[in-house]
Amino acid sequence: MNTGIEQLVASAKDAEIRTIGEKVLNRSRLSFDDGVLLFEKAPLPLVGALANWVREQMHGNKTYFNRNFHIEPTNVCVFACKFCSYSRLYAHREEGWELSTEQMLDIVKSYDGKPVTEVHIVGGVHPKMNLYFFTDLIKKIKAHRPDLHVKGFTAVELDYMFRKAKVSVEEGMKLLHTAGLDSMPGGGAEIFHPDVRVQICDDKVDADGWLHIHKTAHNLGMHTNATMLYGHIEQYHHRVDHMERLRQLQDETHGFNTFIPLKFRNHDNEMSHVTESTIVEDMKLYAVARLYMDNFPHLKAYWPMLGRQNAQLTLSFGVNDLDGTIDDTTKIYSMAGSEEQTPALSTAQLVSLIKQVRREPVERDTLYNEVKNYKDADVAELAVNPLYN
Ligand code: V47
Ligand code: SF4
Repeated sequence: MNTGIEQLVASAKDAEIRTIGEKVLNRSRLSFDDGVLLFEKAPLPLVGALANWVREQMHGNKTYFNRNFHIEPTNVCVFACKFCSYSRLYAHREEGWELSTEQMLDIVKSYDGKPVTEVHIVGGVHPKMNLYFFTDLIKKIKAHRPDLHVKGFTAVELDYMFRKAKVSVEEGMKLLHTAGLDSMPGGGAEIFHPDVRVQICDDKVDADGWLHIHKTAHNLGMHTNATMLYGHIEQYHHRVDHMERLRQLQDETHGFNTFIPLKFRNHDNEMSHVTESTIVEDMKLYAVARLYMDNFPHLKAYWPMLGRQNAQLTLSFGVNDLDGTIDDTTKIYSMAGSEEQTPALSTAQLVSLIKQVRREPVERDTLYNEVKNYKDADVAELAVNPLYN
């Protein structure tokens, strides 16, 4: 007797899509062409059901989040990515902000006594904020709160820091890791394919440089994430090329935790004329990513960018992680046109968001160790408990 998902695959009208569906059910790896075909031809209900099936095989109903906060050292940037609504060019640096070490430590101290597990540090690329500035900052954060996981710096920021300090990637990564940098976020990946990259972010680190920095971090025992900025001028084969390069590195190192597709938002940037992707295209992207990235343990939807309701929807299309409470000064997405003007959710709100769509909220640390399962938690009780607000 066939199960529902097998019947759904068997009933697919297109023979190629049926074959891909069977591969997924056998847990066989999808090829490059399979990835493109899914984008081109697969009906959303089928690709969504397959991705949900894979997600539930891997994680059941569990939906992870963490309790974190962001620090953005500066929005001044030497680069000029066309999609960026957030940075101020170095030439106009008086229009931007720059935080001092003391100001950043004050942000860390403002969380004293609060049960956050991670600080996420990411911002523009400012020539004065060099390798030694950040090494010193990380040491001071760790001296103040040794158990706080420091996840920081995109490969773009690191590439610039290392070149400016005239150190190799290996030397630079070792220095930061020894100072207390625990892991790296996935930003700066955008779209790796040079035909697209040259049009949207010509002047920053290229695909090989980005991958080399992550590989070096993995070789030092650090975990990292990977993003993909989608829904602008890229074509389906560029998306699959991007995922393929990440999948290959993951086969080698197993150092990536999470893949995070980032939906391009078109407000107030040099690509404002580009129409944003539809919700149907967004859900399909998440689903194909879950199917293609078979060696990535986690797929994350970043709720400040998608909006809360769409983030809930992704949980039926392969996603098993909603990032975190993010308590934040994060301006990247509100400036780029996301409807989330206040990117902070209390733990009670995040738990409620996940429970509303009948998934199991699990608080995790950065490395996906379970901190607390909220399956049986009473949201009304959490909402009045200061520890969860
Ligand atoms: O690399 C910039 C993106 C990224 C826009 O690793 C935009 O846990 C959409 O990488 N529309 C930085 N996206 C943020 C990032 C991130 C976020 C959350 C979690 C993690 C993680 C990483 O933001 C940039 C770029 O791809 N971005 N402008 C825009 N207009
Ligand atoms: Fe700078 Fe990052 Fe914005 Fe590019 S996306 S301009 S590297 S802050």
